[in-house]
Amino acid sequence: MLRCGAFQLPLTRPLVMGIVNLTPDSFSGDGLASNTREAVARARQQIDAGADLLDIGAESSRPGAAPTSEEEELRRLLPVLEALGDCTLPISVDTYKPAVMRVALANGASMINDIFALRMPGAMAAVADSDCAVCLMHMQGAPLTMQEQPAYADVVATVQAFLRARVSAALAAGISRDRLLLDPGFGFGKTLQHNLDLLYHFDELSIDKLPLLAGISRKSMLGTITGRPVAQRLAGSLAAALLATQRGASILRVHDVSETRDALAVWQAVNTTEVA
Ligand code: 9MG
Repeated sequence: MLRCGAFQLPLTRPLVMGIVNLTPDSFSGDGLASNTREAVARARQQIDAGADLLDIGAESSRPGAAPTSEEEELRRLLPVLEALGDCTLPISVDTYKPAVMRVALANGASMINDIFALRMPGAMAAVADSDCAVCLMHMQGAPLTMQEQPAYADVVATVQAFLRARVSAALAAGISRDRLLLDPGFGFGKTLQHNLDLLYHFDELSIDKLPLLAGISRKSMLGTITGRPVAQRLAGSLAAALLATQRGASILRVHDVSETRDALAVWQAVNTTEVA
């Protein structure tokens, strides 16, 4: 069970986290009001498609992306959180800024998805002061430069050691283990080979049996493998989602919710069948 604010998420089957991006390149509109309307419509589509929870992000974390100011992040985020006030699913907010965390948690978020794993000054306290869930993700460097020259002596051991240290820090700050989720951060300061090593060894990345989140949907590693542009990576995303599930992922962070649910339904039917 993952404690997630007022929610208790059962982890007896893999859960689907639907991505809702609030970055300007995700919209066709021309201003905050139309962007908010489109984002809320996308969130409701993800819910109708069968998402178990949503992940809302207002700052791009793509390779090469420059940071967004706190004010701009909140300007994008707050109207969407307000409009989703009636949402019956847990809402995760993808942010590493302590001030944004506090505002998001006060406005309906019940999970913080932090690509910096609560390393920003004040982030640990912002989360510890609530009962939200938190996803601690590994990243080498920061989005602006992380893909320039990723290097590890042993990527699996490095990610394990990092996650172990962040779990210890979170527990020491008073965040209970039933609120923690771990993530190796596919594509965050990693070459294709690093990502493949992490996916192959995914089941070895859980520290103290804490649940794992996998975010591989539409990522460039799939483009490199298949030669497909981002709009044509559904099949690759589903294959990667199932491989992560097979290796113990509890939550899949995806763009294509209904397709992922179908793939998981097939996986689950095989996994729970009574073999003659
Ligand atoms: C925000 N974001 C983009 N990719 C991600 C991933 O793989 N994991 C998590 N936790 N967040 C991500």
